[in-house]
Amino acid sequence: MAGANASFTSLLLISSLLLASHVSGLEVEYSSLPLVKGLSWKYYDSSCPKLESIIRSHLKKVFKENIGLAAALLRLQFHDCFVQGCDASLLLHGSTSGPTEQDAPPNLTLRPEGFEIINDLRQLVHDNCGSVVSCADITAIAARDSVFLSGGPDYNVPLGRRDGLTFATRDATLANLPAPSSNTSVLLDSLATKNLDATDLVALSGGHTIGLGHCAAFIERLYPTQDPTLEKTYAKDLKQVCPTQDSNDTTVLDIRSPNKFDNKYYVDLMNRQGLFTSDQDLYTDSRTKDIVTRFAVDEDLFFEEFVKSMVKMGQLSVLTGKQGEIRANCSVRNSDNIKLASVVDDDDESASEL
Ligand code: HEM
Ligand SMILES: *[C@@H]1O[C@H](CO)[C@@H](O)[C@H](O)[C@H]1NC(C)=O
Ligand SMILES: *[C@@H]1O[C@H](CO)[C@@H](O)[C@H](O)[C@H]1NC(C)=O
Ligand SMILES: *[C@@H]1O[C@H](CO)[C@@H](O)[C@H](O)[C@H]1NC(C)=O
Ligand SMILES: CC(=O)N[C@H]1CO[C@H](CO)[C@@H](O)[C@@H]1O
Repeated sequence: MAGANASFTSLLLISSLLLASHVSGLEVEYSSLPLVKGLSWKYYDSSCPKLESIIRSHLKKVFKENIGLAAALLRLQFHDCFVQGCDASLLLHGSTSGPTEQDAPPNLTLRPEGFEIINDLRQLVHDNCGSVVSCADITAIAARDSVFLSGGPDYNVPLGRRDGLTFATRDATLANLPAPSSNTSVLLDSLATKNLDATDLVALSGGHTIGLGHCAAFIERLYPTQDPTLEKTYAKDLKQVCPTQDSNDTTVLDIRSPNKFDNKYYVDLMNRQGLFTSDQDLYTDSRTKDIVTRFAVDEDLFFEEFVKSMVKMGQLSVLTGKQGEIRANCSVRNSDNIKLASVVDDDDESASEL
């Protein structure tokens, strides 16, 4: 009897050890994730085998200096993909074609260093492999590495995106990026237009486990009347950061672990300490509340769903094959690139279709 009990106990011990090793490695069934035609998991394996190691080792150095830049790069991917698809149109700098996405209001708070890092990465990658890797793919890999190097899951990114030739208009940017004052209904409707569901919404919002927000994005929760869903002490702290209606300081999005990619954002929400209305309402609305709770108690589940949703988001309206181009400078289209015009006739000559 005692022996049976002991072996039962050790069985439990073994199975919990097995469970631990199972959950510490992310179990995402990549083969079951649908890929858009033209993208592949091995797109640059022969044309640029060092692509991912070049990006990761550079970002390791960058984040050692300033881990906040991981948040900047993660947000860049969201903004790129939500407006006109993941085509790096967001990166385009001043043109005669009209206002760029960078100048449209929701993007004014994107950190300029993020754009610089993408261009630095492009330079490093193109020096090693030639101009075969798109700025859109570099942005997607940089977002993944920002997640991983901040403590989040590592995951595979489908590759083969091409860079867009057209700027997204200011109206398109405003229409596609929901405001932080949005409630869950507005967010669900917005994401539904991109075939993203309630689980995607809650998982992707978990991106707010790192990074900063400006007072302007949540000030309406403090003045003139305080949002009653705000936990009292937290509201008091926020008022210290933003003492007046026109304050423009910043504060962290996740008070429990502001620089670590973990599931504490959901714990914040359950304690009514979400920064934006768009965050906090996920725990108020009955359609998303249970998902928040599940992610708050199970980080591995959050990581798994986050990866799935990022892979989905990363394939929104991508350009593939002969569409678009491989930009030689992420900030300018090749046709506007004076430096390039003098040395190349056709970017497709150097583009890899493998
Ligand atoms: C669901 C709708 C979303 C809304 C309304 C929203 C809104 C915002 C706002 C207002 C800011 C602060 C900007 C500032 O004041 O400086 C912000 C920051 C941020 N967002 Fe979102 N966001 C959303 C979804 C996402 C998604 C899907 C991701 C990525 C998966 C993401 C990642 C980030 C990150 C990392 C930051 C911090 C950026 C930094 O520190 O530079 N957000 N978001
Ligand atoms: C959500 O916001 C929209 C737009 O402001 C509003 O029309 C709607 O009534 C709100 N829904 C809920 C459930 O609060
Ligand atoms: C907003 O930021 C600018 C530039 O950093 C600063 O000069 C100004 O005083 C700030 N305004 C408020 C109300 O804090
Ligand atoms: C890329 O284009 C931008 C905008 O025209 C320019 O300022 C920058 O110097 C260019 N970078 C390189 C490496 O040519
Ligand atoms: C959605 C969003 O973040 N909008 C902000 C864009 O930038 C302007 C100016 O800084 C803010 O007023 C908006 O709230």
